[in-house]
Amino acid sequence: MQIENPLLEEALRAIEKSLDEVTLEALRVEYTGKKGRITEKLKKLGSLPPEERRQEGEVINLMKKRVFAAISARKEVLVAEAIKIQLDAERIDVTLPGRGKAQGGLHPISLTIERISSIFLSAGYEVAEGPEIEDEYHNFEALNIPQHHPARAMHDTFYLSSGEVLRTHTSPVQIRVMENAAPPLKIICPGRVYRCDSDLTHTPMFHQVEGLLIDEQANFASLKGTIEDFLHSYFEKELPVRFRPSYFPFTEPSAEVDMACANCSGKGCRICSNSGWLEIMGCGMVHPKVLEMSGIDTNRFNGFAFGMGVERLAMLRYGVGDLRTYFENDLRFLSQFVG
Ligand code: 2NM
Repeated sequence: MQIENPLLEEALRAIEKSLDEVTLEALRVEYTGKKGRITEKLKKLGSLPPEERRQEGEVINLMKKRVFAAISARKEVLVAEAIKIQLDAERIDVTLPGRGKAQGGLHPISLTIERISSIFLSAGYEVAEGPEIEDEYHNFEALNIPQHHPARAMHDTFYLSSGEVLRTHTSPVQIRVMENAAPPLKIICPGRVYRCDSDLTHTPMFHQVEGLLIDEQANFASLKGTIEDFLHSYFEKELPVRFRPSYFPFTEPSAEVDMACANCSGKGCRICSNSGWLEIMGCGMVHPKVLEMSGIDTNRFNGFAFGMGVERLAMLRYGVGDLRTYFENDLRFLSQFVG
């Protein structure tokens, strides 16, 4: 039935103009709710004569139906529009090329350990590893550092409540190899070591590579040759090397190894504090007491040993001056060592 009614026209126009479901619901209440403007008309029916009442009632019900139909039609349009907007926003261009994977790489400390190890591996050494939590016997006693020896204080040891320690060097690994394997031995021991010390040039954890050779011929000359060959390989330059007398409880004689500064070829610069020399490592002939405590027959065998700090060798090779950058895990620093 065709109805011409200003109230219905008004309702249909408002529904057509509405932009969201909240507005539509408000319009439903305004026109057809319990106190809605169309509903109110029903309440006035009682005052009309019977035949007009029936006709007017039909008109009002029809108006309500038209309003409901308009609301649900408008709702469908609004939902469809919302979905279209969302789909447009989420459209994926499947023809775009992929982003590619970032190239990972090894930490400069790992690269340095690998470089040092591969030089000694080609000279016939084997890599040995051991625990980072050690007993005092293997970390100190077996290395000729008894209970009240000043070298124990020097080592800034981290003590655990169990009475064990965080190893202060990788030498205890070499003690364990000597205890368990028969000479001749040629090993290097790379790994983490710990000292309770922290400032610009010290971190509480750092890395060492220590080497040990035990055979019937080992002597100071073969030790010197081994270290010179290693340094020339590592720095890819035949720079002068010098041995200065030094002291370690576990070696006798002992020496500190210096190499002419790679940066200034010995002329003196900031890197070598104008001395022309860089302190690179320590070394010596293994003390007979150390050999005997680990069951090596000192009538037949001699040993030499050496130790170096990996961070220092990495700094000299990569020209990175600040030790802390190695442990901050800043990808802008680390990604420079890829490839
Ligand atoms: C160094 C310097 C000199 C060393 C000694 C031993 C062992 F276990 F054979 F006794 N391992 N490493 C040693 C000797 C380490 O580091 C500066």
